[in-house]
Order: sequence, then structure tokens, then C-alpha cells
Amino acid sequence: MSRTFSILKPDATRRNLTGKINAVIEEAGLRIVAQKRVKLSTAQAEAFYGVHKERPFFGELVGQMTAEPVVVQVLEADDAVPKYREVMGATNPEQAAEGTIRKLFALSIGENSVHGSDSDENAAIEIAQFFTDAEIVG
Ligand code: RTP
Ligand code: MG
Repeated sequence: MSRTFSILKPDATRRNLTGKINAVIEEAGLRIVAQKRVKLSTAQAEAFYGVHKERPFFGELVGQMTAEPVVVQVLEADDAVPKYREVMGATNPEQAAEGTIRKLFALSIGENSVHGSDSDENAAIEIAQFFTDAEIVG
């Protein structure tokens, strides 16, 4: 078993889609072992997406991620990181495969409904930014 970190982004919470997205996650065999709704501060969003700080879309990304609440989650499965990336679909929903969360729900490359960690190392870092060990019940 391994873990990944997930965010249901503001475009998803705004449209009341968290239950529908969780259904896709669970049907794919990922278990939601921690979950909470939070409003990210600008500092939290800038730290979280720090690797993108030189990119032209960074300001827009931080603005979108802090505009409304998000749901942060820890997901558990065998090979959780690549499994969830597959369930999420491509960053740009126009390129996302049928049945993926982004194909089903995303509005645009910026408002693409979900985040998922891109490596086991980053998953551990991201989980620790939002959850204590006691809050994760596997
Ligand atoms: P994420 O980190 O959110 O799971 O998404 P990802 O790995 O599929 O994509 P990444 O390259 O890490 O980009 C992070 C997020 O930045 C926004 N983005 N906007 N306007 C643009 O061209 C653009 N490119 C990326 C997206 O919200 C993307 O998920
Ligand atoms: Mg990424």
C-alpha cells in the first residue's frame, strides 16, 4: 500500500462536485483515508505550488486555488501516485482520456478540478503540509 495527496480544487467545490469526484476515486480502487475542507491562504498556495513560481500562470494559479475552499485528501492504494494520476487524466482536460476526472468535470487547464502528487517523495511532503499522522486512518 502507498499514499498520494489529492486536492479537490475550487472549481469542483464551487459546483458541488466533491461527492461525484469521490465516487470516481473510490470506484477506481483508491481509499480516502483522510479528508478535510479548508480555505488555502495565499502563503499556503504559494508554498504548495512553489515549483511553478517562475511560470507565467503562477499568479493565476494561486489566485484560483485561494478563491474558494478546497478539499484536501490522502488516498491509499497499491501504487497510489500513478494510479491517481491515471484517474485524474491529463492536465489539459481537452487531452484527458474518457472516464477520467478531468475529462468528466474540468473546465479548463487552470480550473481542472483536482490535484494529485507526481511522485512518492512529493506525496509525503504534501501530505505533511496538511495532515498529522493521527488524522490519517488507513
Ligand atoms: P497538479 O499539480 O495540480 O496536480 O496538476 P498537474 O501535475 O497535472 O500539472 P502541473 O504541470 O503540475 O501544473 C499545476 C497546475 O497549474 C495549472 N496550470 N495552468 N494556464 C496554464 O497554462 C496552466 N498550466 C498549468 C493547472 O491547474 C495545473 O493543474
Ligand atoms: Mg503537478
